[in-house]
Order: sequence, then structure tokens, then C-alpha cells
Amino acid sequence: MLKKILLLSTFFCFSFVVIHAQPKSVAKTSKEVLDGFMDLRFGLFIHWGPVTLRGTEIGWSRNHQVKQNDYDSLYKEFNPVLFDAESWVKTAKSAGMKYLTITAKHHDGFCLWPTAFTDYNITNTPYKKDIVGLLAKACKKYDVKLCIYYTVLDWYSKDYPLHNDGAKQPDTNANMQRFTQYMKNQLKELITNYHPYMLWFDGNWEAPWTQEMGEDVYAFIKQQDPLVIVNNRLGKGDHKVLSSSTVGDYATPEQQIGEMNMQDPWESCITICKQWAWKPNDEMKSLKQCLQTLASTSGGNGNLLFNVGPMPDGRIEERQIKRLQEIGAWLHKNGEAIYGTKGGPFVTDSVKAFTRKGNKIYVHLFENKQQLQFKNLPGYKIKSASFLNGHSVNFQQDDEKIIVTWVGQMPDNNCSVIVLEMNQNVENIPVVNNSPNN
Ligand code: FHN
Repeated sequence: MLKKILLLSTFFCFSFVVIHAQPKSVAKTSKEVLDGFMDLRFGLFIHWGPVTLRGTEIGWSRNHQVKQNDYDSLYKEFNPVLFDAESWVKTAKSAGMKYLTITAKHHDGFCLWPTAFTDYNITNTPYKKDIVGLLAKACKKYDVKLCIYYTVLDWYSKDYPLHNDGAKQPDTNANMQRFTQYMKNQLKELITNYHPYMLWFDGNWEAPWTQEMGEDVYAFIKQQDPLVIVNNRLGKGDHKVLSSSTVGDYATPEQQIGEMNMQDPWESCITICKQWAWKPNDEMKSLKQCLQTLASTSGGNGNLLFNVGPMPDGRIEERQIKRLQEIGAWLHKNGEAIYGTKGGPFVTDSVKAFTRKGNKIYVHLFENKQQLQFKNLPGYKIKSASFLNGHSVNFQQDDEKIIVTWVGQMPDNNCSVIVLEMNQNVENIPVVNNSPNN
């Protein structure tokens, strides 16, 4: 009898320790939903707000290039009468983009929707209309996923201790408990009223925001909508990677192509120009740079969130629309090598990127080398090789190497795709890290 009591008490003691040690069980976004997101490969990022009236960087120019009072009064002039949500969404669609991420609230605290929790919002501008709501409606109409950018830090809010104003000490009137409740109130508004596919957080790096606050808000979001995708900028940590302490579903390298990663979902956010928000005569990337960026993110098994900054009157610059349409024209011909693909099996380098789907390997060529050589893939045989929707190319394959050659010009000097049809499914080939550069 004593033995039984001892055994039972040991069991209950152990199970108590195990339960106590369990991390907070929060509904995580499912692999199926995240796989669907990664199949989309390409989205439009939009940084926009009253600051475009000054042509300086959103959030960051407050108290720097633009005095605080001037910056915080810009909303009184903000009247983007040429804003047309359907035009923005159709521009994204014509670029081959499958989702759109709008800065509903950036670090300057201004809200592009009629929030009930601050007067510092679009309703109190001469324009008055609900920008987020109009975009949500247009995205639904044209089958583009609506994603909402929401800043963690808020340099305008009296309850957030820092204001990027050079103060040496945090604001003693601030109250992070009130501020976190303000965030939850607004996030509930955004989820309930606009049903975003994703919430794109940013500004998680300042001291007042803690890992625990991030975990609390993530759990709150998942109670509102278990399906909504959340990026990895709600908790603390390196944006470029996922780790055991990450709060959120996927990694967000910024202004760079993410590292090859076949396990963790990731999305690079990169500007078409230099600045995130609109700037007059900003330097814009060439079509070659844009296509190489897209092919290289896909080649690394990631997505590309490509940013434009619309003008104060609500229009996207014509030259940026044209560039996006050129990308769309390329995707119209080569989209099978991007959408729904996996990265690899070879790692991207400066002259080529590789994607794969089913029994096909797509080689994205950035230069007309007329010859490619890479390591053989034992057990996998090439059945045919050609430019995608184009003429065949020569190939040789032996136990050590594969050589592909062609003569003359590539079909597209900016980026051409050679498709290798293999004798079996290639999606699970382990990544080959050193495809010889040639
Ligand atoms: O500070 C922001 C910046 O303004 C911009 O929004 C980028 C886009 O991801 N994120 C932050 C910088 O890491």
C-alpha cells in the first residue's frame, strides 16, 4: 500500500512539473496557411501617410527633417483626392502581386482608418474617407490578399514612453499597460472590420516593448482570428530569422535577400526606390534589379514584399507603375518558375537562381553566359532542357556534373529562365550549397 502511495505521489509531482514547465499554449498559424502564403511569392508593400506632403521618411523624419508640431499637423492638410483604391489594387495585380500590405499605422501614430481610439486618424483630415476600408473592399473585388502593417512603437502616443525626439529619459507620463490596451483595441477594430489575411508588425526593438507584451498581443490576436498570419516583429529578436523565442509566424529580412531556408517561411521587404515613403525624384531600381531581386528571393525559398510610396495626392508615380507592369509582363511569361515553387536545389549566386516545382528545375539567368555547369544530382536524370516557352538548349550529364549550353542572345536580357525537365519529382532534393560559379 505504501509503495502504491509513493508511486502515485511521484507521478502527480512529475506531471505537475511537466504542466508547469509547458510554454503558454497559444494557437499558432497552421503550416497549411503558411504554405499557402509562401506559394504567393510576391506582394506590394505601401508606405503612405500625411508625411508625403513633405516628401520625407514616414515616422523617422518627425523631430528631424520635420519639426514635431509641423509633422503632427500635416493631417490637417492631407487631402489625397486622387486616391483610388481600385487603381492601387489593379496596379498590384498587373505586377503579378498576390497580396498588398498597407501601413495602417506607422511609427508617427497616424491611423489610415476611422479608429475609435484616437482622433489622430483619417476621419479628421480634409479627405475623411477610410483608406484601409476602401483598400479592403478593392482587394476583395480583385482577389488580392489584404495585409495590414501596424507599428508596435508609437512616437505620437502619450502612453508610449519614447518619441524619437532626442529626450534622454523616457516620458514619465507614459503607461505601457494603457498603451498595450490601446494596441489591442485597435487590432480588434482592424481584425473585426477588415478581416486582414495578415498583420505585419514593426518597431519591436525599443526598450519599453518586451517579449512578454509580444506574446500577450499574439495570443490576443489569435483569439480574434486563429487564421490571421503574423510576421516575426511582435516579440523581440532578429527580424531575419525565426528562433525558439520568436513571436510570430515567419521571418522578415529587410532591404536584403534572405538566406536560403527550406524550413522556415520568410519574406524580404525591399523598396523599389530608396525611401519607404514617397520622395520626389527618388532613385528607382532598374527592371533587371527588380527581376533579379524577385528571382533571388524565390530561389532562397522566400517571398518578396516590394515597396512603393504613393504621392500626397494619392497616386502612385507613373514611372513606378510602369516598372511594376514590366515585372508583371515578365511574370506573365515566367510565372510558373516563381509561383508555388520551392527554392533550390542549388543556392542562388550573382549570375543565377534556382527554383523547382514537381519534376522541373527552373534556372533563372541574370547574365548571358551561354554555359552553365553545376554538380550532378545523383539519381535524377534530365529528360529535356529549354528556355521556358522557348527553344531547346543543349545539356550534358555525367556522374559529376551537369553542363547546359546555348548560343546567341537569351530571350530576355534582364532575366531568362531555362527549365530542366527531370525524370522524377525534385522538390525534396537537399539544398546543394556550392553550385560552381560560371
Ligand atoms: O522603421 C521601419 C521603416 O520605416 C520601414 O517601415 C521598414 C519596413 O519594414 N521597417 C522599419 C525599419 O526596420
